[in-house]
Amino acid sequence: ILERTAEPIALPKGPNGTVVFDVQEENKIKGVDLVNGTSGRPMTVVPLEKMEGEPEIGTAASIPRNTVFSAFHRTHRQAAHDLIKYLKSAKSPKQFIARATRVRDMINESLFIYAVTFVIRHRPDLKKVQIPAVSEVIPQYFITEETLQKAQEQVNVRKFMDNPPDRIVVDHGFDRTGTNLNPENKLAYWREDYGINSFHWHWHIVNPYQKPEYRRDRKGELFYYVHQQIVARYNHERLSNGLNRVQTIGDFNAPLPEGYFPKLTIQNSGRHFGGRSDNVVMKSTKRGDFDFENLQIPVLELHRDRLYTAIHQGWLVDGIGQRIPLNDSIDILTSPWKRGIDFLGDAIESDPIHSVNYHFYGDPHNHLHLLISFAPDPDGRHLEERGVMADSMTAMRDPQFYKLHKFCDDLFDAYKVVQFPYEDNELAFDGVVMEKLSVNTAEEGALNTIFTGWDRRLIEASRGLDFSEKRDVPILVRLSHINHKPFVYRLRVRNDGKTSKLATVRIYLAPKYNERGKISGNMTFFDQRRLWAEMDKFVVKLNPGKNLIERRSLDSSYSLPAEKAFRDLEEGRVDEPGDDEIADFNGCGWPHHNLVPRGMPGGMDYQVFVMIRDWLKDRLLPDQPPVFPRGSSVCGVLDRAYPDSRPMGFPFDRYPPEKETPIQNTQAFADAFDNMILQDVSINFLDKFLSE
Ligand code: CUO
Repeated sequence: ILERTAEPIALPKGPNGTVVFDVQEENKIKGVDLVNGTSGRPMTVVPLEKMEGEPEIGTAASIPRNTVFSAFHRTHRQAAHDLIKYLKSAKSPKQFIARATRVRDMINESLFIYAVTFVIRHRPDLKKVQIPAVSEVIPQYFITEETLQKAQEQVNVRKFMDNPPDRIVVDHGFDRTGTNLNPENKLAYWREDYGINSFHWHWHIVNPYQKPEYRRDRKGELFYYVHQQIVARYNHERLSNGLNRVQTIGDFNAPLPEGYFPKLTIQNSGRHFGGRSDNVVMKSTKRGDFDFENLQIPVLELHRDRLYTAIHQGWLVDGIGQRIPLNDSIDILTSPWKRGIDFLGDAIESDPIHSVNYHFYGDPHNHLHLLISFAPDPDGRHLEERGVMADSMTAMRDPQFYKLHKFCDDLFDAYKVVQFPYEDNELAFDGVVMEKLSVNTAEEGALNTIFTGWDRRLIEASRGLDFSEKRDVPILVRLSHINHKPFVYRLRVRNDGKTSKLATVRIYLAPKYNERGKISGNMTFFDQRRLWAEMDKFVVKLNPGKNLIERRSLDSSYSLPAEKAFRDLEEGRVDEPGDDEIADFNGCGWPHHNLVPRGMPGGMDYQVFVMIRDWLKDRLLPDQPPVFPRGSSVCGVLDRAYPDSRPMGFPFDRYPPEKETPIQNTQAFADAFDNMILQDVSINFLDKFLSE
C-alpha cells in the first residue's frame, strides 16, 4: 500500500470499477481475496466506489498536497485524527485497503503515510503487515536533492547504453548540507542520520496526540524521557567532536545563532523545505492559514512562566480552578493521580485533548517547533515553505531542535530536582553485591574499550520517486553513517541469599569529563546526572553465590537495528520473532547504530554505570513476564502498560539520597550501594569504514 503512496500514478484498473494491487507474498492479509495478476504474482482486487453508510473523512483533505504535514499543528492533528478514524473503522482489511485507495489522491502525501502507518500499527488484523522503511517511502525527506538529481542523470544516461547496468547506485556521503566553517556541521552526520530521523517520526506515531482511545500509558512521561535521552546523546556526540554541550533557547526574542539549510524537496513538488540563515529572530507568526494557533512570542513567554510557577508551587490548575498535584512519589497502580512528570509532559507537548488546561498552559513545545520553522518567513510574504522543524520526520536535522528540547528538558528537570531524593531502600538490593564489570570488544581483545567508525547502507529510492523507467532497474542510494563494533558487558554479581532471585539490570553510559576535560577532574553528580544515556535494561536470574552475566550490546533493549524498525518489505526482519513477541513488538526503538557516541580518535573517557535491583519491586504487575521488549524503554509497548514501575531515567532522574558525607559524584553514589558499579571505558573512534 505504502509503496505506491508517494507517486500519483494511475492504478491498474480491474473489472467493474475495481483497482488491482500487486501484493507481496508476505503481505497477504487474511480475508482479502487474491487473484493471479498478469505478472503471475498474487493481486488483490478492491472496489473503489464509496460504500453506503461510509463515514466522511472530515478535515482530512484540508491540508494541501505537496506541502509540509506537521503534527505540531492542531489543525493537522485533527486532520490526521479524522483520516485515522475513517481508516480504522473499516470493517475488514479489504475495506481498509479500499478506503485508503479511494482517498489516497485527495490527501497530503505525508499525512496519508502517517495515518496508514498508524492504523496498521493499531489494527490487530493488520499487525503482521510489513511496512517499508519510511526513508524509502519518502526518500526526498532523507536525501538531498543533489544526490537524487545524480540518480536521475544516471537513469537518463542508462537509456543510451548498449549494456546498461542492472542497478543504479549513487553515493550520499558527508558534508551534505554545509561545511565545517559552521562548527555545527561537525554534527551533521548525526543530526541527518536516516535511522535517527526515522525513529523520531515513528516515535511520534506510536505515541500520538490523538483521542483517548489511542492514548499510550505514561505518554507524557515518555515524551519527557525520549527527548531527555536524545539531548543527552546529542551532548555525547558534541563532546566527542570538541563542541560544548547544547544551550537552551533562553530568550525567545534573541537571534537563533545556528542557521540551517536542509536542501530537501517536499515530495515530488519541486518545492523545498525552508532554509534559515544564522541569527534569524523568531517572530510572532501570521500566516493566514495558521493564525488561530496564536503563535505569539509574549504568549509563549507567559505559558513558560506559568509552567515554572506550577512546578514550584507543586500543582497545575485545571480549567475550573482545581489543583492537579505534581508529585512523582506515588504508586502509579493505586493513586488516583498520574505522576507529576506525566501531567507535565502532557502540558508541555500539549493538545486540548490531553493537557489539563490547554488555554492556560498553552502548547509551548509544539509552538516552538512552529515558530522556528516559520522564523525565516513569519508572515509568508516570500511564499517560503516551513523549515524542517515543522515535521517530525525531518526536525532532528536542525541544530535548533536540540536547543528547543534543552528548553523543554530544563522545565522537566526543574520539576525533577524538587522531588524527594530516592530513599536508600528504593535504591539498594539487600544481599546482592555487584563485584565487577567490564566492557569488552571480543574481536579486538580490548578491555573496557569500544570502537566506533563509519558504515554504509543501501536504501532503495525508486519506489518513492518519480524516476522515468524506474520499474526496470533498482535505484539505490548508498548512505554513510556512524556505527560501532559489537561488544559485551561482563558482570560478576554475588547473591548472598539462600534462594535465587530475579533482578533488573540497568546500564547507562556518560562522558567522564565535561568540556574542561581532565583538568577539572570528575564531573559532579549534578553535572553528570543529565548525561546518562540508557544502554540496556534486562532481567536476570541470580543463583545463590557467584553469578557471571554476559550481555551482548546487540541485544540492547534500548535499541533496535534500523533495518528491523519498519519490517522492511525487501529484507524482512533479521530474526523473525514468534507470535507472542509480535504482540509486544512496536517496531520502534532507538537505532542500534547510534547506540554508542562517536568518541575520539585514540579514545575518549566515558563511564558505564550498572545498577541491579529486585525485579519484584520493578515490575508493574504480578503476572508480567520478566522481559523488557526491545525499544520499550523509550517507545512503551503497543496496547500494554509501560513495563517498568520506576520513573523513567531511574535512578538519575533525581538527586542522590542525603548522606552524612554528601554524595559529590557518581563514584561516591556507586560506592554507597553494593548493588551499583561504575567502570571507566574508552570510546575509540577509528575514522574508517568498519567493514572494510
Ligand atoms: Cu519529538 Cu520536539 O518532539 O520533536
